[in-house]
Amino acid sequence: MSEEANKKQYSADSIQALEGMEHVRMRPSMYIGDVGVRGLHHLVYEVVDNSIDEAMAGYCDKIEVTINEDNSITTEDNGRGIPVDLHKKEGVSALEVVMTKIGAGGKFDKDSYKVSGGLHGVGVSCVNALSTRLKATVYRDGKIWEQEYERGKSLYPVKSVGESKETGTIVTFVPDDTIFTQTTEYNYDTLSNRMRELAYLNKGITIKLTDKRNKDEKGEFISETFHSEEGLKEFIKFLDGNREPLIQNVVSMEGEKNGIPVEVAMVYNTGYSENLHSYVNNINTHEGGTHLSGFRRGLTTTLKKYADNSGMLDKLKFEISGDDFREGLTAIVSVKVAEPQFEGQTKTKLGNREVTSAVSQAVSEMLTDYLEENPDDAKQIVEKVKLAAQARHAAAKAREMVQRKNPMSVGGLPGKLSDCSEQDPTKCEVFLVEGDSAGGTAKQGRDRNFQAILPLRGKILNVEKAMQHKVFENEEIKNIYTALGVTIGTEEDSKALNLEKLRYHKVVIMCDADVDGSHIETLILTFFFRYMRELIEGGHVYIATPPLYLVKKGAKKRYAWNDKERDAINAEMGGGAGIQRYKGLGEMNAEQLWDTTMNPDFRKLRQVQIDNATESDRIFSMLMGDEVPPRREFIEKNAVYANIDV
Ligand code: 0RA
Repeated sequence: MSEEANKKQYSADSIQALEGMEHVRMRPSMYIGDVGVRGLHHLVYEVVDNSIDEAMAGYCDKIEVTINEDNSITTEDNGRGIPVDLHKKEGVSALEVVMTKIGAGGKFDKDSYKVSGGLHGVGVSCVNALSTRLKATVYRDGKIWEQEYERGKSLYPVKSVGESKETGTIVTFVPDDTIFTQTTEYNYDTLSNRMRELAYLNKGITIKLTDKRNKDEKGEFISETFHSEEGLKEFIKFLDGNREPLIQNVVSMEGEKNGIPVEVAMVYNTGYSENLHSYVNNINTHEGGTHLSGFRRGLTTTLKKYADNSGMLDKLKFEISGDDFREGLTAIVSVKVAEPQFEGQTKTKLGNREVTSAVSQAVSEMLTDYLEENPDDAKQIVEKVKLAAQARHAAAKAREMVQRKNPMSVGGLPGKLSDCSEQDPTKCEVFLVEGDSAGGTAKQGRDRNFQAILPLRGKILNVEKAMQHKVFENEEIKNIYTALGVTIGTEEDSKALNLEKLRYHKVVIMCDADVDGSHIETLILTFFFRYMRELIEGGHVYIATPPLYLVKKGAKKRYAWNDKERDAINAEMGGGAGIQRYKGLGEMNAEQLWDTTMNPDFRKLRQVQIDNATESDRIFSMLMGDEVPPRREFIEKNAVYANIDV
């Protein structure tokens, strides 16, 4: 290339780089999923993933994440440090390239594949583009290097600011509030759950999380340190710790099959649900994929062979199905794939064909050995499978009843449902209301054009503890299925939820703001989480938030949703206002309920989102044990809510 052409190429490249960063700011959702609470937290994961990569490559074993007072984030690792030498092609420090060029991302050499990587694997430059300020400090080659950026643009060339024998990288960034308009406030529990998960998925690394916004009783900053020596084996004990074990051991393996690193851990409990969690390059693959198929295949063939040989199934009159082997099973499958292909609606389904046989073989070998060495456990498992098969027959019958009832047919709707007149489901809402009396008030208060009311009697069934056929036989639950128009079974999958005929695009849970109401809310959410997860994932499930107080002075009347608001309103009114605390929905009249909780112009609906499916699973299994949860606490811990615009 001539010098002229070279120059041209260089400036073309840098323009492209600039455009890349500009593009991230213009279309942030393309890179980090969304600009809500999730996207905000994604920034942290993106930087931490780079540190995890360093750790996986064997150069780093400590990562620290700090939420600073101002909601900026600092991450620190003891890896090699981002290279600072001149990047020949770009003519600037490699650090600047990593930080300001989209796609320059992690490693320059193709040999070491990126094993971790955020959902979109976009690199730290994206975080930089979406931060008002970012500072990178690198300990490397005996020196301390520094560079700062403003909305992705470097403020000065990389400079040396001191000497040190240490190596590592420190990144501090301030999320851009003109991008993250909803909130720039970090949720400690969300980050804590992810850091714990990463520590289990990458054993040997120590990850410390500190929240400088809050202090504990001793006056120290809130902080947790995560470290796992046994990886998935410990993760599964943590996950399944709230369930009663069927066998005492964790069956686990770790190794490489056909060049693919595979890790599996599984336990059986005495419950009835199947809890499979799968990860690819540390990303939770909610939608499963080839690795999960491999797991299922390995499990089914191996257990079936063992059961057949044992003669324990001789008297069984029907075929065992794949599902029967997974009742009461909790398992984690984690694979590392060099070039993962993600498919599916939320791009969390692994598509790489070669992974199926790798995982299937790994599971077969692991299980064959285990069953041979632990005949007592093997017997327990086969007995459980047998019972599951019998229960499945009963469940199939009950499920058929739910399937057959077509909600569109005349008289198909539950008698307790007060339907709306609007026919377009996208405009319709249904309120699931605790108790008949509150149901009556809601029925009077609603806008019958688009709001339907389904009163639920008392406590709905705890699906966490019930066998499937009991769930499908339950009156309240059957009512929910028919009212929503949701059926079970699609062409591809006989157990998948069919939302095509969903009659309301907003399903609103409306319960009292007290301990009982909170418990009922939990029961309903548990049902949705276990049996209608697609409904939550589709963004259809909401929680209504009735006010806690009515503040009254003279003719002035205002509502308050918490103590702070109550006090502020009282002060605004000049103090001495009368305060009524609402103990339940029943204390409000129809008009008040409409004004505060149902009217789309004023209500505060919270959308239910599954923030971390693995952690949600654990929490639901815990909550649905014997303890009544502290009022609504679990909600704050496990779901990310957005005040949505209606
Ligand atoms: C590019 C190349 C190398 C390491 C990194 C980036 C790196 C990035 C981050 C981000 C946070 N912590 C990090 N640690 C390292 C390879 C370095 C080498 O070959 O020496």
